Amino acid sequence: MQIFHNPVHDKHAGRQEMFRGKLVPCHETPARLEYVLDALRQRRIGDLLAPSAADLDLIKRVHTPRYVDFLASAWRDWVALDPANADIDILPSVWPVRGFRHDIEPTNFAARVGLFSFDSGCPLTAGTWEAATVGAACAIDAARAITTSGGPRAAMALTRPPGHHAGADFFGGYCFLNNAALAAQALREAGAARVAILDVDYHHGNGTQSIFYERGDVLTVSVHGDPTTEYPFFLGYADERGQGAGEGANLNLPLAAGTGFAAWTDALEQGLAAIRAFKADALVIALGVDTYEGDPISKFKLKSADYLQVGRLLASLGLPAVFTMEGGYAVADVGINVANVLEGYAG
Ligand code: OKP
Ligand code: ZN
Repeated sequence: MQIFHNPVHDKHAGRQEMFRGKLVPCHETPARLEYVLDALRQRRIGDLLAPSAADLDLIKRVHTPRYVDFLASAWRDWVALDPANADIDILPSVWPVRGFRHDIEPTNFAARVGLFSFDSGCPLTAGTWEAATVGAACAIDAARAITTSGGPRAAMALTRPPGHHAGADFFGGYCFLNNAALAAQALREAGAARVAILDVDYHHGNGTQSIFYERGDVLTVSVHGDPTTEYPFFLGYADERGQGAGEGANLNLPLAAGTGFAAWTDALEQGLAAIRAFKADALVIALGVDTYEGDPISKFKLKSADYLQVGRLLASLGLPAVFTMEGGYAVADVGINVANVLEGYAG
């Protein structure tokens, strides 16, 4: 397996996120990725590679150009408001909900941040754009690697910030650019006619779902905590099946908080069956390990050893695959759990 890792991931380091009216330390920290790198090096899993330059044109075929331009200039615009902002992260505070206009872009900075985001738990920092674009490059390179003749059968984008909550024109849930969607788009453009994205993060991949909701060429499947009680709350229900050309090409498998490995595996098997029925040519796995029993913000009960079996189940599809790195916040165990998935996958 080729593993494209983001050497500048730590330039994205949010200080605080809003939680119950207070600013608290961010769960999504640089240390998470360092634990994964350490585990992979120690266990000699995969070949670690640095990515090439990001393909901005491809990024703008998944995300809207005005959102990409906003992300690229947000920090400059923020510091231009007040030089003292250089020591403060950007957090959104106002959003255009039902009844507001979405066809205009106010010049006010706070209004623009709100237009392009959906929660206040996702700080945008000085290095967010750089870290996110190099991460996107990892995802695109991983997709191109597995579609190159003589290339590996599987590759990983080992990066943060994660991506699956980011939509075509919004950030949120610690995510800015949707690495799984970028990998899927790169696979399509490299000749895979039908691509499946399987999201096993604890949280519903709302951004990925929304990007492909009206497309029939990319199947999106997500196994996640029931949004009735779990983030992101407003998407991820079983009755969301896709629309227009995408009708039938979205599958949500929500599970109650407290779900253990046996019931989780049953849901995963349903997802795998849907991918087989779709006749996908290539697979993207949005790999979050916040399904772990020790995760501080999630409520499934998977154990570290279970991730070996997760890897075996994913491999049973027999498809060329790209893994992207999503959540997992039991920081010291994220490395073991990700390495177990990859080891199980390699067989
Ligand atoms: C990102 B990914 C907890 C707040 C949770 C958002 C969670 C985003 C998860 N105090 N805020 O899917 O792992
Ligand atoms: Zn998650």
